[in-house]
Amino acid sequence: PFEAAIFDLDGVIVDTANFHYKAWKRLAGELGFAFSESENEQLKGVSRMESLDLLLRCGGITDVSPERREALASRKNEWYKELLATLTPADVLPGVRSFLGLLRSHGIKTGIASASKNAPLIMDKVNIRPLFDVVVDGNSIVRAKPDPEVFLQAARLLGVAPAACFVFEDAAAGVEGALRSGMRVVGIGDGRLLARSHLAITSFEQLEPIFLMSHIGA
Ligand code: B16
Ligand code: MG
Repeated sequence: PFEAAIFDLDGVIVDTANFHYKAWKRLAGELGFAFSESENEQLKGVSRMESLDLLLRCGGITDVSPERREALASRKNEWYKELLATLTPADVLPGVRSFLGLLRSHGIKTGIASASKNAPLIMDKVNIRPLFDVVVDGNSIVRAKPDPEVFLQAARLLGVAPAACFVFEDAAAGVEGALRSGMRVVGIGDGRLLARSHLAITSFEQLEPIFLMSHIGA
């Protein structure tokens, strides 16, 4: 049976995936190359430094010193944080609060599994922390998605076996990591990008009737 729901943060709870794209695009612009939304797709769910390496590869930039890499990544993060400063509780994506409330009212445990080091800041800005039993983010993991570490750590903290967890993810790397951890995966967003998920939806509003039908036979 299904005992816990584990959520990615960026692009699932709040649309910060778009902020990441804006900040990376700005960095690419400064470095003198264009960066498209489809190129950005491979950065989703991936750690900050790996994202930078992918971006530099798109621009054909090689031989960057470790100091320069750090400087570029923190530059991007400063722009990203300027965008985060505009977040309010109204920016939680449609249906999310209501779906979390429904899960909790049925005794399902809830967790966050995010690659982001900014996760605590984001969760405070949109005031969503009280709806989660555990939070695992980029500050507490060693290996980034598609490694299963972040999902397995969330399940362990929740005290639930991976096979009894559902994961909600918007990125291919995250879907892959969740599958490797032995969990079931619901993809949020473009179904083609999430071809490996067990079910693909565009919004949590679609999920409430499905949950009620399967969980309580209503
Ligand atoms: P930060 P998620 C991920 O968060 C983002 O999808 C990814 O684009 C980002 O590079 C990564 O967090 C690291 O974020 O720079 O804030 O530490 O989708 O796993 O919640
Ligand atoms: Mg995401």
